[in-house]
Amino acid sequence: MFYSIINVLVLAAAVFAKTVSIDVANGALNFNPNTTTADVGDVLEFHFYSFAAPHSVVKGDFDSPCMPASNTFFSGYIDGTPSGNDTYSITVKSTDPIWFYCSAHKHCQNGMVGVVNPPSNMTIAMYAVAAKQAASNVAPASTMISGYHTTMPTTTTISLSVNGNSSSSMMQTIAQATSTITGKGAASSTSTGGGPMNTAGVFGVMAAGGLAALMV
Ligand SMILES: [Cu+2]
Repeated sequence: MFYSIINVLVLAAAVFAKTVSIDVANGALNFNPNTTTADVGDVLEFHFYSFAAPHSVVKGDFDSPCMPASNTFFSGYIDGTPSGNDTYSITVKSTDPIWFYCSAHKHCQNGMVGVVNPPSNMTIAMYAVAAKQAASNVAPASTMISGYHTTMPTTTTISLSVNGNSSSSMMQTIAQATSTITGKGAASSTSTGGGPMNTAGVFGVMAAGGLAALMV
């Protein structure tokens, strides 16, 4: 199969893309961090908290704070959760500065503003000062523009007793791997359904599974 240099570069960018997390109203009417940097291909992941909710993220211009930019993005109004797993994500398309604000009530005027990749001569403090003077706080007409809104699953902890000791995710991983191996026809069909299991048994079954795999 033929890959052009462009394809390779795109793949490389995908590999190195990172997620930049920004908290929205995590205990205060602000974005945290309110200044950060991101590379093209990175994902800005806004985590909405339920403090004084709902809130929004709107892309604005430095010169006209609290107003949508011509190439705006808009999360819509999001209620958030106590843990901030209610998220709005948008992919960074260029290294141009991204000034943004919350369009709820007078949150923009009250300092709920942020920036990604600010130029050296423009700061979030300057944007906040200008925002304070804005006559109105304007949201785009659409309910959502670009990006995607999702409620991320919360972490589920599954307890597994090993020799009567406390559970450990590593042992759970081993047990799952064992289950996979035994599923391929090893003599033992030990269930890993969450019940007590001793360590020697786990490795014994793994060894058996390994032998079975060699014999296939
Ligand atoms: Cu807000």
